Amino acid sequence: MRILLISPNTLTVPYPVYPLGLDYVAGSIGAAHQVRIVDMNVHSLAILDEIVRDFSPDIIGLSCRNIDNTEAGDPLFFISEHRKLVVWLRERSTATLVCGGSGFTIMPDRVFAALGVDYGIIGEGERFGLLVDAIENGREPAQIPGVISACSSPETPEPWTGKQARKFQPDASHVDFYLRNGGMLSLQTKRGCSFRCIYCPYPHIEGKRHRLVSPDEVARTAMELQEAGAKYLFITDSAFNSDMAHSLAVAKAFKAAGVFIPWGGFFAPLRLPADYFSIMADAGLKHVEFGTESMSAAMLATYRKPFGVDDVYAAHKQARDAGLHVAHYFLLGGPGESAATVAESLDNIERLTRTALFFFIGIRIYPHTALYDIALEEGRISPATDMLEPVFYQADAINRDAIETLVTARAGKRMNWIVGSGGDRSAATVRKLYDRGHTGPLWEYLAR
Ligand code: B12
Ligand code: SF4
Repeated sequence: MRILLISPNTLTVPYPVYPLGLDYVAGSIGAAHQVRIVDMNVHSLAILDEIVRDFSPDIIGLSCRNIDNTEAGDPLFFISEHRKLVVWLRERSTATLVCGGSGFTIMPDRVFAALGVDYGIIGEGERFGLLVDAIENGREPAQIPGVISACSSPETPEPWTGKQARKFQPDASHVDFYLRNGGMLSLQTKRGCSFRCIYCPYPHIEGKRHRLVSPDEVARTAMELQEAGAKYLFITDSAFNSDMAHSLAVAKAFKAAGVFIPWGGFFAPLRLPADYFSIMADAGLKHVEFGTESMSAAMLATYRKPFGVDDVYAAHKQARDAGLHVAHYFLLGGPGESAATVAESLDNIERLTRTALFFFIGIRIYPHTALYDIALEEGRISPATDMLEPVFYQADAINRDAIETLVTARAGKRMNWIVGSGGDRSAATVRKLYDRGHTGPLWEYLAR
């Protein structure tokens, strides 16, 4: 069969991201089938039109990574654009349309209905290979765990325990695009997060337990990306150090394999072994993105973060002492937030030096999270509330605008205090720097 996989994600904030999920979907498809990947960051609609005509796919897989941009102050909603693409594809092709991805998995019923595709795969895209086989052999795909159709709406299936094979195609035109624009390719070392922060949908998307990829295999893939010309690797794990021993083993495997390009990823500012970041730096780590969320002790406890304010200082210092670029992400406006907790956070944040600080104000409520249950209990939403277009939690004591006023007043003219992801202006700066040959996430230019 002929299978076309499309990444419709053209968001350039904070920078265009490599459609990693499709490498795994492609890897699940048997060798007897022909597979092509189209990335709308690279291919225009006119090119897609030609491909649909010439390749004449039997099945089209559409990735839904982002539903929206989760920024209450500068909201973008992507499902309407994806819907237009589905209608456009239907006018040109009789292929079976299948959707999946992290955004899809968060709200499969709603995204399925909004897009009007034939099937959706909840959770990991490795089940796409089973769906292709079912269609080829005249079996009903909806019998596969997690496959949703007009007649079936299953629960999220158990995490995939079968083969996980990334099919990386170094010569593909979309790979070349990311190599020319920032040189960043992405890499996954495990799936799942074992923590339970109240607002976070990651354990629902990836699983509640860690499933580790062997460090040697991770290093082999890293070498493959490096040999293909990558100048930087982004580790896409929910939190790279949530399994400390595994992250150290991956760093060791990088060194042993000869990975010499810099890399970065998300880290939790947990209590760390004293030499943790020096070992990481020695293995090529350059950027640490801390999911810190708050610097108010009470808010960290409410969010059920697995660390306290002192741990943040210690992790920050250790990373800075190891010569790493450090950013902290904050999520203000959760249950119990008040002018006092915001002030406590801001006061404590002042003590985080030489860093970029990203403030996301207003927390999107996702189904399958404790925050969803809290919002239900507090009567802020009902089971009938449509969560597809973002609904943000509203604290009793302070509203979003008031928090933003406090943050922007405190930030003053400081460039390293950024509300949201930086928007189009910072994306335009990143694009210019990429054009001049700079690589990586580049927020270090903001760090003060
Ligand atoms: C790493 C990451 C980032 C990094 C990416 C860095 C990089 N160089 O790649 C950074 C920090 C830049 C980032 C930015 C943003 N992110 Co982000 N990010 C993630 C994260 C943690 C992992 C994504 C990933 O690569 N996973 C690894 C790959 C292998 O998994 P995957 O893509 O999900 O694919 C698997 C399945 O989903 C499925 N699948 C994928 N495609 C398809 C297609 C088909 C047909 C099928 C059947 C299956 C399928 O199969 C794959 C293998 O199992 C997710 C949360 C999470 N844990 O999933 C959020 C997440 C995707 N991000 C999200 C958002 C909102 C954003 C931003 C908009 C935030 C912002 N305002 O800046 C930007 C958008 C960037 C952009 N240009 O698109 C949301 C999207 C949900 C939503 N509300 O819409 C998520 C889910 C986090 C959340 N809030 O829940 N992000
Ligand atoms: S916020 Fe980070 S540490 Fe907490 S559950 Fe989500 S991914 Fe895990």
